[in-house]
Amino acid sequence: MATRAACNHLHLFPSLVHPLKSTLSTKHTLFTSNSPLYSIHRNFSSSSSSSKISMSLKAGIVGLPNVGKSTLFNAVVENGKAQAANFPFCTIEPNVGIVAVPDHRLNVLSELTKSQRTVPASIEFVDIAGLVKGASQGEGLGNKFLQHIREVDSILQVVRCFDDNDIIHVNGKVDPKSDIDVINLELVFTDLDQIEKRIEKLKKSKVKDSQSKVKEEAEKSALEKIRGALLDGKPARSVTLTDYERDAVKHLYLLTMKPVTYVANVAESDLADPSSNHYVKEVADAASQLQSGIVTVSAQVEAELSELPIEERQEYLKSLGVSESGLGNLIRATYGLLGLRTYFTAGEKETRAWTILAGMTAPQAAGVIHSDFEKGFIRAETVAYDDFVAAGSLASAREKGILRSEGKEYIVQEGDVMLFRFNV
Ligand SMILES: Nc1nc2c(ncn2[C@@H]2O[C@H](COP(=O)(O)OP(=O)(O)O)[C@@H](O)[C@H]2O)c(=O)[nH]1
Ligand SMILES: [Mg+2]
Repeated sequence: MATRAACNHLHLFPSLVHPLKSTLSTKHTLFTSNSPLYSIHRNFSSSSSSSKISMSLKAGIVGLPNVGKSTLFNAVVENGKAQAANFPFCTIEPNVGIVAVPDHRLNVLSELTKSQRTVPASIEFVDIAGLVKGASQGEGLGNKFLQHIREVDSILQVVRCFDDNDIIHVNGKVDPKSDIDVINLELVFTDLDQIEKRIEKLKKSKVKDSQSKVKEEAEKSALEKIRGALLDGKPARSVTLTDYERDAVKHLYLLTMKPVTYVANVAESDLADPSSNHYVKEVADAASQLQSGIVTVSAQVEAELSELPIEERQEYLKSLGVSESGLGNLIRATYGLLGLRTYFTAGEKETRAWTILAGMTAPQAAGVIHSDFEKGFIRAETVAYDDFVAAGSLASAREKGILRSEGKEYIVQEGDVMLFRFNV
């Protein structure tokens, strides 16, 4: 049995280092929620035995018409293209784009290692148009819209916090609280509808074996709890469930179970001090009541930034009294919202950020690169990011004795630089 380092293995099978490419080549199956591939790739449950996760999670941008969704989407995609020339960015469909998760640590590691290539972690953004009041009853694009939301891993709701008389607000005035309520209620109605149907179906169920019965009981009790919350206008994610109950309702892909970040879209004059904008305060209050996060951006400014040459961007930001673009925050918040963590591999060929779930063990983390790494896992050599930087290289970290050898039980920590040893 040969023991080899993961990097060598990658060298032997170059196609393995392009999971993004393989994601793209399977896009047709990936984008339909009822295909078997979809459920494999979209398995983000930490309690699940499978450690396979999609390389780029999917975040859906929703909101009422004219709040700045498309402006923000375009800025995110354009900016992504400019930030990392080596990354195979793409707009898969006019409203779907893949962008890198900005991470300064990656560039530091890549320079220290003199890597030929640097590959960041990525997120897929989807601009989901068509939500209006009554969507759950089929208004606007109605059901089609809601189906698109069902397929995403997290929701970004853009809320208009800028005044502009030239841009019509569907309800006649800028009113963040009302905008949030409208969308929240449409999602709540949709989930309620689905839950009522499911409860009726379970009542008629005739399963005999005790294991299935236990599972159905867990589902029923979860559905009753969630139904109660929805009737109060609260999202499913606000309900306390046992792990077993949570697992039992996972197959329903409830819309209000998905994590939400509110994106307060402010005027450029408010960017330097967003908390002074009373609309932002309304969004922040609603967000905390709905167990959600908030990020402030100016979609307009981001759109303008993405059209400027990179060297002029900093100057423009400075003129607005801010130090960095809001997109980095937005992307990082979206990433963090799902309990995702990053570890790195660093070698001459490539330095790369890998996405894992919080709590994953070393073999599971290795499995994100390739399932053979998980099956044949022997041990991992690992060093924390800061220690790696202080040492300057993996070899020097080894000499200094700070490169640790970790076994199967090791829980991978945020920022670990890892080298896997495995059998094939
Ligand atoms: N003043 C101002 N206008 C914006 C801002 N964001 C978007 N807009 C404008 O609002 C209009 C609607 O934006 P769009 O992104 O198409 O909205 P969507 O319907 O939510 O996709 C466009 O004319 C944008 O230029 C902003 O931050 N400030
Ligand atoms: Mg739009």
